[in-house]
This record gives sequence, structure tokens and C-alpha cells, in this order.
Amino acid sequence: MDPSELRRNVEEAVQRIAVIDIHTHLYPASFGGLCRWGIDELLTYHYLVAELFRSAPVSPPQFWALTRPQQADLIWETLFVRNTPLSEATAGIVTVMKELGLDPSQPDLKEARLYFASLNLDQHIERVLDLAKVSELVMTNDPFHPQERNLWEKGTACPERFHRALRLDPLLNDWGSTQALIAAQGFETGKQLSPQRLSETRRFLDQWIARLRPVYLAASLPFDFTYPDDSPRSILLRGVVFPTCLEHGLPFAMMIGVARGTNPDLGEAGDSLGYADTASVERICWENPGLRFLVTMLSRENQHALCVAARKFSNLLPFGCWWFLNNPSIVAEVTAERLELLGASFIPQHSDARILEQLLYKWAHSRRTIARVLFDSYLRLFEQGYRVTRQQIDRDVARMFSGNFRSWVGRPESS
Ligand code: FIX
Ligand code: ZN
Repeated sequence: MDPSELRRNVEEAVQRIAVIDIHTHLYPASFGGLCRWGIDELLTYHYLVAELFRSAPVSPPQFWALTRPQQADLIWETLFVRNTPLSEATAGIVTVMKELGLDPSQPDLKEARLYFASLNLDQHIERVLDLAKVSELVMTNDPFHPQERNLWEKGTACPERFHRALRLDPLLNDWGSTQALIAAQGFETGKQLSPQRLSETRRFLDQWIARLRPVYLAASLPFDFTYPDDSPRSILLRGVVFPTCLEHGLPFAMMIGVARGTNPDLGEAGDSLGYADTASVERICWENPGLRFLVTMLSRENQHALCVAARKFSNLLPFGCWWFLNNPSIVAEVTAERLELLGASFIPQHSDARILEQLLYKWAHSRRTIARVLFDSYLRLFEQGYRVTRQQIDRDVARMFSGNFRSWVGRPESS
């Protein structure tokens, strides 16, 4: 095949491959209000809320006083009518509307609201997953979230393709308050950590692992995360999380680099980022050779060091272009350096979708960028006279879009 055929083959392989979306905030329809979808949820996604305040003379208190439809109307008018949807988050809405046959140049949301009001949610979920070619996805399940905890405790049905991830942020990042929540459920915990209290906290996790049957445990960790240190976090990681993962054969996903609540007036849109310590990740991987780690870092400046760390520790699997990195220019840069340093031994992307239909744009945009960068890697071989086959391309793409994750979580093809 010549370079133009090679490009076509790579683009086709990447566009066609079904992906396991390994980190989302999505829920099945059975989880009621936790399952967020439709045009008003899409437009009031915190990425767009942050962008609104840069282009409209509205203060956060004024915005938060509006109803969600009023918020969506203001965002539509400001970012899509009075301005061109040039940002990734606004261009994403244009992609979603095109995929669903809606007109993104409408002056208001009448047409879109009529469309979404006409839908059957279960069928809509299936259609969106099919259009995005997401065969399976992983949720973010917070046992400390009252509404979610209640749904799990009463045995709410969850389709198998909605895999679970047991999220531990409150436990690891706010032990002082969280230990009281665990104690209130009948476990012997307390601010001062003792072997007995560590064991009780493990029993709490065991109960949730039995309930959720998660594919991994996870936590987002702040940019100033260091390990080990004398904080409750290090004690809980070493005394609870790592032994629990080992006992249950579960990977631990660390999402490192957030600066929570940098601007609290913006709510979910108020988080920022910081440069984090990859040496702490290396120490954790070194200390736990029997554990498998999924790691994504939020700062663009951490990406090269994360690739080098992955070269040192084969129990470290870098994944995704997380959050502020999920922009085509940065996805291209990060994917290229990962291919150069790691070959196909990484997971190029996850959507982080909070609203169902975001899958449509997050995957369409990422597939386009990843295909372009992957083609460059094959072209370099072509120019050295190496003739890659379509079978090799399909094999490499399948490994990155699902195979690496399946092997990490021990889920063979059939499951
Ligand atoms: O910690 C996380 O899972 C982050 O992805 C979220 O907190 C963040 O708000 C988000 O959804 C980014 O895309
Ligand atoms: Zn997330």
C-alpha cells in the first residue's frame, strides 16, 4: 500500500474500532437523575460554564440563580449565537448536534428541546453508544455520595457494559470527615489510624467491592500529592488501598494533578491544575510490583515524565488525555510522545463524559487526532521500506482501544 492507502487504512481502522471508555461519569437510565443527558445538560456542562463567564457580563451568583434551561439559553446565546463555537467544548456541541441531525446554527434551543423530549432514554443510550462505537464504559462510583449509595444499597440494576469503578477521593483526600461517614455505617474508624481501624476500613471497601464488582479502584489526587508522607492518605494507601487491590486482584487508577476549588464561585467549573510529582508514582509502582496501576496526569508538563516512568515500571499503564488535555492539539502531542516512548503499550484516550451525548464528540474528535498521529508513526516505517499490513494496523489499534485495558483488568474478550 502507498502512503495515501496507508493513511486511509489507518483512518478506517481507528474510526471502526469499538472502544472501552475506561473513565466516564455516566450512568445507565436505571440510575435516574444521575444519568445526565439532553441539550440543557450538555450546554450547562462545567467546561461551557467556565467559558460563559469570559464572554458574558454575568456574575457567578447571577448565573447560579437561573434555572438550568435559563442557564442553557444564556450559554447558547453567548457562545453559539453572539460568538463562534471555536473552543473544543463548544465545537463538541456542534459535533453532537450534527451526529443527531440537529441544526447547530439555530438562534435558540426550541428544535433541540423538542427533539430530546421525543426520545426514549433507553433507546437513546443504545443509539449514542453505537454511534460513538463505545462497546463498554467504566463509571465513576462514589460510595460516599448519598444518592448513589442509596441506589446501590437497594440493588438498582446496572447493565454489564456499564462497568463500575470504586472511587475513593473522600477517603484519601478528606479522611477527617470521611471516617465519620464510615463509622456511621457501623465500622470502627476514627481520625487517628490504628491497625484495627485500617482493617475496619478495608472491611468497608470489601463490602463495596462485593456490591459493585468494580473493574478497578480509583482516586483523583491533588497536584501536590506526594508519597510516602506522614499524611492519613499515605497511611491509607499503604495500609488499606494497596492491600485491598492486591487481595481482590484489582488495578488502582490514580488521576493526579487537580487543584480542586481554585475558584469556588464557579462550582464544578472552578477546579484547576498543577504540576505534580511523578517520582511519587514511581515509588508507588516500585513498592507494589504485584499491583497494576492506571495513571493519568492533568498537567501537560507531566506527560513526558509519566511516559518515562512507564518505561521503568511495566505495572504502570498511562491512560487518556485528561480534562484540560483533551484538546486536539494536546492529544496529538501526548499521543505522539507516547507512541515514541511506549509503542502501543498505553491507552490513548478516555472520554470523561458526564453527559451521555458528549461521547459523540469526545470520541469523534479523539479518533480523528489519534488516527493522524498513528499514521505518522506508520509512515516513518514506510519511508524505511517497512511495509505494514492492515492486519498489523488493526492489531495495534485494537490493543490501544481495548486490549490493553482488558489485560489490565483481567477481562478476556468474551466478558
Ligand atoms: O476527577 C475526575 O474524575 C475529573 O474528571 C472530574 O472531576 C472533572 O470535573 C471532569 O469531569 C473533567 O473532565
Ligand atoms: Zn473524571
